[in-house]
Amino acid sequence: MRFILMAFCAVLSVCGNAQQGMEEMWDKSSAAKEHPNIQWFKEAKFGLFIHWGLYSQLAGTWDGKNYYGSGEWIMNQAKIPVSRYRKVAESFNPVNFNAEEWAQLAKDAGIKYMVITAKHHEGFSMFDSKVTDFDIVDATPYKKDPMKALAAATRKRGIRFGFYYSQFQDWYEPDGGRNTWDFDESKKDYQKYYQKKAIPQLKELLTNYGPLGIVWFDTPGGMTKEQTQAFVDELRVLQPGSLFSSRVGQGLGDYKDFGDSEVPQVPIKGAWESIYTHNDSWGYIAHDMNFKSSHEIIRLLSNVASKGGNLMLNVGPDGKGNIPYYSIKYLKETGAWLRKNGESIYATTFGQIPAQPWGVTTSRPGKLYLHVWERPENGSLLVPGFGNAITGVYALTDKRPLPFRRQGGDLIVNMASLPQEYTPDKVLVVAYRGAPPAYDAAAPVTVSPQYAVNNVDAVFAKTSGAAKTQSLTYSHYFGDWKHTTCVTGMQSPEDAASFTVRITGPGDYKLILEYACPQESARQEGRLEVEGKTYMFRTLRTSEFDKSAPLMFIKHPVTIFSAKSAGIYTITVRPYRQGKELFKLKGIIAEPLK
Ligand code: H79
Repeated sequence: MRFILMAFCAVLSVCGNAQQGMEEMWDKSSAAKEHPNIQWFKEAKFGLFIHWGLYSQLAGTWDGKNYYGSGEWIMNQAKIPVSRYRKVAESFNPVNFNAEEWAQLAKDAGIKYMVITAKHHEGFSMFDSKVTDFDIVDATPYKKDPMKALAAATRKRGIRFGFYYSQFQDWYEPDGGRNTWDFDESKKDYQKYYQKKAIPQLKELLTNYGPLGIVWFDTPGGMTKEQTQAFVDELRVLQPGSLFSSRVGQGLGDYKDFGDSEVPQVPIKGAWESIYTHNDSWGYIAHDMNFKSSHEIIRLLSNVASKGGNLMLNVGPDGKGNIPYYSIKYLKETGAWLRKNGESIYATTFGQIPAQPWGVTTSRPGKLYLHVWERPENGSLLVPGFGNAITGVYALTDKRPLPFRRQGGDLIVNMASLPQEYTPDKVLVVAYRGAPPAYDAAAPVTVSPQYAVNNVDAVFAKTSGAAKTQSLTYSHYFGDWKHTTCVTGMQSPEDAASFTVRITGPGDYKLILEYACPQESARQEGRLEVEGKTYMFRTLRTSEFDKSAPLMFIKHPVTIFSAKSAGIYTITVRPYRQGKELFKLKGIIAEPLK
């Protein structure tokens, strides 16, 4: 399989190393040949991830204390001994679990594949396993195997079914990874764990549940590349048709998974997936109500598709087998949008036009889909650098044709005739002849007076000296990862970040720097340069960079820039003197002043 970054090598190295080195770099050489079954995955675009285990029964609370963030980590967070954790199974009785309802929800949401936790790091098997008694059939009053019914109900609806399996971390087993509170790390024999539990259980999963779409591994450890290859080869025999996720480790796997809650900011070729959870936790937490609205899900989905990947969105059912109310509600609303707009998502590839202040693009042969998140104030939508012969432009939902004109290499669509309706993503279709245009990674960032806010993000910076573009990873609670690309390393005047912008109309623009700045970096002077003019500023303190705390960004207005005419401008940011890192620059915001 090919996995080619189209631009910005700096981003690849950072994305590939996301999450504290949990993920290895994607190894192109080992993935030269694509899996023959990869096509369905590339076209699927929308998957449902389900985290369900004993942690769902605990619901984020242990011994009267509430935990926040990744609820499936509660055994680890609270350092619950195996002797007590195993008793949770005695009260786990998901009588409300209904495979048909879960699968139908996925269908209604427009989901094309489902991956559910067969065994997470806690070590509990949510399927009937002969390898252990610590499984849902042997250890709980429920006594049934929910995975049998779910696999059947899902497949019946044309949705691919797959298992998540934690192949290294297993906090229940003396030889499993990462339980340091019950077991002595130095005495662990990981090979024994693989041979006695992980491989036999994976064989059960690959044998007893029909054809699987995906086996989703996570957090590899304890195996060399050769051992990982042997592990994959041994399992492949059972289901040559199933795809293995890249989190099997060592650069292997049939498609690439980015870090948890991470979307690349530029298009990526090849098969890949971004995973997000619906609230702040993967496993159910009763007190976590921070659900993404359908509006947020739809924009996330179109954004991931615009970069060429799939979104697998997670829900966490509770210990009784109920999917949270807001997950059902917002997934169904997402499905309603997809029923009308699915053509612009499913089986598309990344859009050839980079992100604009109005939104993003996706494409199919002969069609470019404009995902209009923000309408231009004057109704005139600029699609820069689109020179193909156009056969028509229309709104996707009602096929209403829209007037358009060419201006140099640009396409300008007049969407003023479209009614003002509430929608998170109004899709317009540009039908054209000829080969698709090439994605121009060096295209200037559009700044237009038609939008309240124009973001010029760090990913588009040209850096010099010691300045570099870097993806910073941090969590708010625990394991709820955030990723923000910043320009870092600016310590002296030679270390600059330059942005090429295309200002589409004359006028005054407020230029706002968005950055994070720890105490040691605060109160240093910097320069913002545009059109031969220099504007001075002094940095404001926000927060330290700590991977287990929010990274706080300030929007610091620095100057007003008066653009005499439309055109290409360069904005450069640099330290005034040698000193500490100036700040971590998230980007520049250009705000048109009316
Ligand atoms: O299943 C979900 C997570 O539980 C799982 N991946 C998604 C899909 C995952 N497992 N591990 N990680 C994600 C990385 C977590 C690392 C950390 Fe930590 C947990 C950082 C802080 C808490 C490791 C353990 C480092 C410190 C403690």
